[in-house]
Amino acid sequence: MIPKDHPRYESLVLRARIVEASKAGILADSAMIAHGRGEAFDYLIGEKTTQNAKEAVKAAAAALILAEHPVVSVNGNTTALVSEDIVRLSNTLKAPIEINLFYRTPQRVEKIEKILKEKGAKNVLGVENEKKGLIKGLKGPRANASFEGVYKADVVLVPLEDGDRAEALVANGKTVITIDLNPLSRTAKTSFVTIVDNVVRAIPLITEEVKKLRNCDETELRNILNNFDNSLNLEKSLKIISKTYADEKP
Ligand code: PTJ
Repeated sequence: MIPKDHPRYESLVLRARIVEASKAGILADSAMIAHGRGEAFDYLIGEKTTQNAKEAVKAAAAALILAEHPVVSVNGNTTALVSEDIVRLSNTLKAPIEINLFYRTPQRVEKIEKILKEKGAKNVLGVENEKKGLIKGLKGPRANASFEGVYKADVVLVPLEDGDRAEALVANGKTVITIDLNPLSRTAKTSFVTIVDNVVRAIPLITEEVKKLRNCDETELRNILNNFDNSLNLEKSLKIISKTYADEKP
């Protein structure tokens, strides 16, 4: 039991979720390393949603509302940390969730599908024995995408995606939205919209923003997207990180 008054309570709660999910066989072997890297960047941005992340959330929501076939992709880490909020977002958008694992095993897919369905997911794709389409530019099982999901999608939300796949999705004509605490990652630089924030804070914010914006007219939504500059937004995150260093007292 983590005491609520512990100065690092939130961070410890997330660690506990990761440890539990690892024991349950949901995570990849290297998931804790990925989480640790995320933690380090989160520390540097101040463990809160920055103003520029809020701008990215708004652009992400606009793109998802404008999409004809939006898809929300999940992996082991996002399932462990924010499965309920992922399901809420998918239901709000009426968009399928696709299980998309870097280290794919049928056992992990089955466990993740079960969790998502228990949390109320209506349409879970990326499971075994399903019609798949090939994402050009990738080799092996990573090239497979659900025919009704990412393969057909125009806009894909892919939190914690790896650089090769993000690049391939963009090359295959998808509008890629990612959530990545590392503003220097290839995924962050390749995506159309990168939300530099923790998935646990970003996913509920996207849902809120979708609810706020969904009655806006198309021109307004397109203006939000046209006014968003991902490179500039990433630079703002880097500035926040260097300011955190500069302000630090020895
Ligand atoms: O479940 P699988 O098999 O698909 O595997 C998932 C992981 C995450 C293990 C796999 O995709 C991987 O190895 O990812 P990377 O290349 O380590 O990249 C993970 C990125 O996510 C890093 O840039 C981290 O900074 C970032 N990250 C980690 N935790 C969070 C995060 N970003 C947002 N929120 C987090 N909680």
